[in-house]
Amino acid sequence: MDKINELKLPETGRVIVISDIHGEIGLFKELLNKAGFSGEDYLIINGDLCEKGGNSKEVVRYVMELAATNPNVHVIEGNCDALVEHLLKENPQLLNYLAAREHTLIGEWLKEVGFQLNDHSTIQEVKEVLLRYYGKEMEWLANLPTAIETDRYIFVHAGLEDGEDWKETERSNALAMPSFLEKSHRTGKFVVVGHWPVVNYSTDIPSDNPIIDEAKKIIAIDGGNVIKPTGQLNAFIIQRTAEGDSFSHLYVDKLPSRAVTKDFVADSAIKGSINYPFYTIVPVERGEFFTLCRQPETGRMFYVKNEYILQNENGDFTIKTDVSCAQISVTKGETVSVIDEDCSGYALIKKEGKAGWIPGECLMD
Ligand SMILES: [Mn+2]
Repeated sequence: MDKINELKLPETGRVIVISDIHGEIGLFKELLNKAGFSGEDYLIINGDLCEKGGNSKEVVRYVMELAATNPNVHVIEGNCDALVEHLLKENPQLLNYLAAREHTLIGEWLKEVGFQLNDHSTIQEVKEVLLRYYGKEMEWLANLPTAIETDRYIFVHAGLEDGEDWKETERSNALAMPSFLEKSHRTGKFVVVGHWPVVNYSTDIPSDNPIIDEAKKIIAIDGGNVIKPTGQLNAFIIQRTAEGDSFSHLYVDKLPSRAVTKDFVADSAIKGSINYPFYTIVPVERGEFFTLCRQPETGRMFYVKNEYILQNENGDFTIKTDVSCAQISVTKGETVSVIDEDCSGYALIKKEGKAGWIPGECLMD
């Protein structure tokens, strides 16, 4: 990769890292507010400002303005932000992408200027129109660095190759390699990434909270905002002091909150989750609310909520969407987020970033 920026962080103070905003301007502003973000903080936007969520153009406009007016705000590119390059290079396949996706930055821009795509539209024409109105934004996106290196951290959207010199990493891999936490690197620094929703790494109780792997020196922070039904937008916070750095996080999501009306103690043996890409399941024993299922690709067994099990035309079983198979303990009076309360007997909730099932009566008045 060519575009690497070096950044000198002060010895003391706060660094806030946010990745994968994906067009969620409301959540992003709410998160900055929740973190009490001020001009004294460093803010690193770790890629994927746009696509998938509803207001990509506003996220790009807002982050551009933040970066222009605050010298402590730094932005790197994600695979979704790099799409604008396909437009600049007049890649005709971009037209198929635009036709297939409901929410795209380029689609929002075209709509804003009243340009209707049709079967005869050419990529040159689209580029010409958008350069006229959004030339500044396109140039800014195309010039974002791929990585930022500091004293103890490297910020990059998806990951680094495990080579002698990390700077030799192919840009396409830095932007889009899958599941970096299952890989390794030799930089000697903490590598902070987004891109791969951390819930995909879950084993026991599925969680959207950032994962810090001290041994591998990888910090994965993508809360699955927009992409996952339980998703959240995380702010990973590095507090720097003379004694060293400490880590914490905050998150926001769009789930409704509710007060728990009855205690429930989870059975710790009922755990796990079904996540991308292992959606195939084999039912073993059907119960009234949950079915014990085997996941053939991993050999693991899970209790899957019956409403989440689908059978396709070949007779094979799969699941409706990523889902927790864990139970979670709750205490009367505490506030939780509700993910799904339309199933029989049990409700799916999120507490402190973790998702699990509780009896439905625990949410009844
Ligand atoms: Mn990404």
